[in-house]
Amino acid sequence: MSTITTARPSTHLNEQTLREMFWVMLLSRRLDERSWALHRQGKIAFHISGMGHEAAQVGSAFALNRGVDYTHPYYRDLALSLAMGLTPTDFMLSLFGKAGEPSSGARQMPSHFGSKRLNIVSGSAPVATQVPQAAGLAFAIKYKQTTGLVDPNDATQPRVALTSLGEGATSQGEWHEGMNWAGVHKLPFICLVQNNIYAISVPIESQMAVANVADRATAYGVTGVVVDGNDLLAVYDVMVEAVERAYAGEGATLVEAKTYRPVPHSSDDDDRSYRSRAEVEEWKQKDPINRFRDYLIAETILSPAQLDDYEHRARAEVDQAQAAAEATPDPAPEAALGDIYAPSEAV
Ligand SMILES: Cc1ncc(C[n+]2csc(CCOP(=O)(O)OP(=O)(O)O)c2C)c(N)n1
Ligand SMILES: [Mg+2]
Repeated sequence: MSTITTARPSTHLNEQTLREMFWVMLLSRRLDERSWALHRQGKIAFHISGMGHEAAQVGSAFALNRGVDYTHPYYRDLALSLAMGLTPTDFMLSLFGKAGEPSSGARQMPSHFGSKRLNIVSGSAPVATQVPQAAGLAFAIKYKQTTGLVDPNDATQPRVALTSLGEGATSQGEWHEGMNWAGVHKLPFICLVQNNIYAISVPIESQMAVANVADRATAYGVTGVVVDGNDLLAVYDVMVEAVERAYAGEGATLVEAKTYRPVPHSSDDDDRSYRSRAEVEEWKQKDPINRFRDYLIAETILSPAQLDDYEHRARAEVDQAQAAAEATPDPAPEAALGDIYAPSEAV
């Protein structure tokens, strides 16, 4: 296990960046809440939420070279994808399945985030399939650098691939294969496990016989770190170390962010059948956004008036995104036969 050895990188973040991190978390939460409401109003067919995971995701994203490094997210990564540059309208287009949706041209379920422009690679629905794919991306990054195709220090080139998944998905064979590959080839690769202690209704004790997912890192020859996933700056600190390790050619990192999902698994789940309300309430007290908000206010980095302004702006952005998506036409039926990233003639 690695620990932070140098001064915490987050102590160097300026106030504007701290506020920006808060803003992305808040925007993600408000967008997510609206998505649940739209589902209950019968306006959209499905929603799967990132609520509760925002600190793990935004802390990770801000440690990357955003828009340049690769991310290969999973369905909870709304806040991560927004931090990488996806817009609320992009997300709303996916919820409504409208034309111009950037991940898949509205073919995929919502929350299968993807953007060629932002180097966000869209995943498949079977969990953990993104892990060997992201390890392959990391292999390509290293191959290009070591064969002189790109300069390893060129900040305009991707230098790390980050993927994320839940703790339950680490039971899949793909996860082990991807981790092993990353270890063998000492790849510029980060695997972020967002451990919310449930895989739908299956609790972690039924999923694994070790205390931490990151305990397995040694077996793959990668660095393993456990972090409080509800502590934004703690996540940022371990991620900066992981990114620097990757950039320096020192290999892969498995970061396990311990967190919780305070809402059902998806719009089709009823979590009352497998966990107590008392447990959910206890975790809500540790909400990552409230925690960071209280910190910013206590440190006078954010004033109550600024907070109000952020809330108004977040609501306005969500309103605008929803209106834009609702006003957008459905894709033409024949568009389902076309390709996603490039027209057929160009392939
Ligand atoms: C291979 C495969 N099996 C089952 C499913 C159905 N499924 C979707 S999400 C999920 C739970 C995954 O739990 P975890 O990895 O802990 O992530 P979380 O949803 O808790 O963030 C399951 C079983 C799937 N998508 N793919
Ligand atoms: Mg889980």
